[in-house]
Amino acid sequence: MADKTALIISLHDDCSELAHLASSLGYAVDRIFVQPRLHPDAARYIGPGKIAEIKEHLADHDVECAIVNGELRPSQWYNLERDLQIRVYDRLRLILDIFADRAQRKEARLQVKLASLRYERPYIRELIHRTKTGEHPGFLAGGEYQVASYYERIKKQMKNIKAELTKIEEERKARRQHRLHTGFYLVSLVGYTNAGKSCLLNQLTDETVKVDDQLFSTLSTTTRRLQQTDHDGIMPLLVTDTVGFIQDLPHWMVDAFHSTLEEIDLSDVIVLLVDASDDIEDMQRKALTSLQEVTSMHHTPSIVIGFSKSDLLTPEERASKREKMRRVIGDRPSLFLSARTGHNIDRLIDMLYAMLPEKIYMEITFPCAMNEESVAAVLRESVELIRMENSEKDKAYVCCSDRMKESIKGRLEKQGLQVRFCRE
Ligand SMILES: Nc1nc2c(ncn2[C@@H]2O[C@H](COP(=O)(O)OP(=O)(O)OP(=O)(O)O)[C@@H](O)[C@H]2O)c(=O)[nH]1
Ligand SMILES: [Mg+2]
Repeated sequence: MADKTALIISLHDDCSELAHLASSLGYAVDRIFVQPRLHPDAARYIGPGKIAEIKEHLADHDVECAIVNGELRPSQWYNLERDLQIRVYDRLRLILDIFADRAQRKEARLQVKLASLRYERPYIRELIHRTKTGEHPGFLAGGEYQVASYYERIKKQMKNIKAELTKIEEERKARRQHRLHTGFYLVSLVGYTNAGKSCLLNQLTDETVKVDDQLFSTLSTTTRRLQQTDHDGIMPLLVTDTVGFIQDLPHWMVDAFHSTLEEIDLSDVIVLLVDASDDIEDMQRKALTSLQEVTSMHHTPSIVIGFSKSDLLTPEERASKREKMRRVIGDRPSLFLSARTGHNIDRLIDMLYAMLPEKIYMEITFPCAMNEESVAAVLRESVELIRMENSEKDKAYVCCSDRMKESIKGRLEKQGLQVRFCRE
């Protein structure tokens, strides 16, 4: 529920995403002021006429802040706040505040804090500059010495946060290694914010991660095992919900959420969700942004495109959108799905398994006669018995996942068995 009001200042008409961001932080948009121009005014982002118009509006409206649909330079921000006499946010500040509002786990909180300090630095510099020139009395009263120590404090704080994040990163690495050694394959759900990633995670894993019609509901990754399926057993699969992408985020801010991206980078398969209930232009724009993020990583895992919220479309709309999306997604495998109704979820799981490395077959020779029960006890989980052959020596034909083949072979050989990779 919106309990505060904001106005939007934009150089173009398309303000729907900014309005959605504002409402995600609890702001109702009171009015949108558009001044069509190619480049922002160097001093105030918008021209003096528009400023006068906004001031007139503010005279008899209770508005808490103005949100600029773009990035402000510190001097533009300073001048706008001084002229309008209300708080002025730009798009990045708004996103950072949403992040700060949502961050719950320690790592996310530290990442947001680091990004905020990084964001604020040039603005503080601007205030210091204005203080020195006498335009902004009162800020950091105490002069040069105060300013210098303030800077030192920020620098130290950033260093400490980075050190803490590195420690958390090490722990995460150890957890990942463990998962790898126990044979899990990793699937990441990625996509533009609000595409339906958390809802799909819940559907696939019986989880209850927060799902909301807000931007950036998720700020930390959650990893859960895929519910038992026909494919499971020797190919256990973990699914990770990730932080959503958004257009025009500067790289230093994307880097602040580096650990999430790393999770994606290490996946075996990516499900890239595109909200199919958006109009086609938004679908294309958001899919493009998401694909750019994903393909800029070190090793691009296989990608399945999931057109989400299919329950909101007619079959004709699906056919038409699928055709128009080809321009952006090329010939990547894709499907329409709905986490809400379960439409095509089984098909998605089949597609994921089809993209993983094929199962490996092995022939195991035992030194003495064995029955299936004793073989099963030797094989343990992660190995599936296909058949036994009891001609001369007892042989078992088994299969396992590609990821586990060497460790399983090693374990069995240590027990004195002969192991040979073979065809199905
Ligand atoms: N009709 C319909 N709505 C859906 C479906 N999946 C998700 N939604 C709705 O879409 C909105 C966003 O869903 P989330 O799962 O929170 O989306 P997300 O991608 O995790 O969003 P962020 O974490 O904010 O990036 C919610 O209001 C969901 O109820 C679906 O299959 N059908
Ligand atoms: Mg989410």
